[in-house]
Amino acid sequence: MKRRSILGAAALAALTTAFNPAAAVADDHAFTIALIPGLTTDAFYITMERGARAAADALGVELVFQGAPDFNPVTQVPVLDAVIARAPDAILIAPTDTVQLIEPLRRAHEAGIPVITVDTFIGSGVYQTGAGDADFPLSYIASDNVLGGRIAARALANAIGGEGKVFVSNVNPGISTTDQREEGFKLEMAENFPGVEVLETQFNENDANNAASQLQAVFARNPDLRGVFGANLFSALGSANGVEQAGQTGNIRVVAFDAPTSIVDNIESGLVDVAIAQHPAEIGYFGVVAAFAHLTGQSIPVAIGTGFTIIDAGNVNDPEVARFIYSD
Ligand code: T6T
Repeated sequence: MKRRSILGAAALAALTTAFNPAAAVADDHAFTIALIPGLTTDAFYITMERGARAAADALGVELVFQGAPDFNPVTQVPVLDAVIARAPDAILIAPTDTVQLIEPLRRAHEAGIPVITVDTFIGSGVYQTGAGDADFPLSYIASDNVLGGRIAARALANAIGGEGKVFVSNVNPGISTTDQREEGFKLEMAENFPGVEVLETQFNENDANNAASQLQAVFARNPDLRGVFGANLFSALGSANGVEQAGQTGNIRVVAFDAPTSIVDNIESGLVDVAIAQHPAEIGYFGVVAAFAHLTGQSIPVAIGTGFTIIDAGNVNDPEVARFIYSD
């Protein structure tokens, strides 16, 4: 394919000091941008790819979407190494661990491939400061996850009338997004909802079945459990299933982070009170735009924040809201 033959040359050119951005722009298929998601089979990242592809098509960029089947540094690093070997012009990646992806991503950086992190970050997530060992990515494009956790806390506290026991169903420690959501959730409860007791977090390893059994185990130990915050798509789906299986729909209230298609039924049936939809298509779109801007000689923001849409029974059928339900 014409595009392929040009790409090899462009990728090589990008690695040389003689690289001329203006010449690359003149060739409308000049760049390959790789997007490495947290995992491939997650509606959040599928939606991110849709946004990235829209930008890539608009800019005449080749987009490569390559990832692992689960959210795990052990499976993500070999994918990253394979992508580095293909020498794309830039890498967009959702790193699956704040620490374990630092050295693997440094290999890309040292090979001259610009790195932008999307959704999740490495190190502190504050890049281009000259401090620490993980400031080399050019930009971080994501939701404000501490704020998202605070929004979840407010929604859950309101759903239970400001009183009672709740817990966070989370993935694994060490993931920037879900760590920050839990942090924001606990801060908001501590600062503004003294009547709410936050029980110990349950870690489900991104497995909805684990989240469902953990919900039932927490309920068995705490028959007065009032609510759960599912801190990502699989945590929320599993927690909601656990509530349903325990026959507690409407008694144990559920606030969900993320908005897969099944969330619509869950909200309509009253199983889930609120879903906090991220804007993954926006993250993908602006990821590609930022990489393209950098590759064509523009400076880019060191961080780009994307928004949320808060979905509940009152707006779930509004087309303006429904467009933020993720693609399958
Ligand atoms: O919540 C998203 C993403 O933001 C997080 O980093 C990992 O989980 C999801 O992909 C949802 O499954």
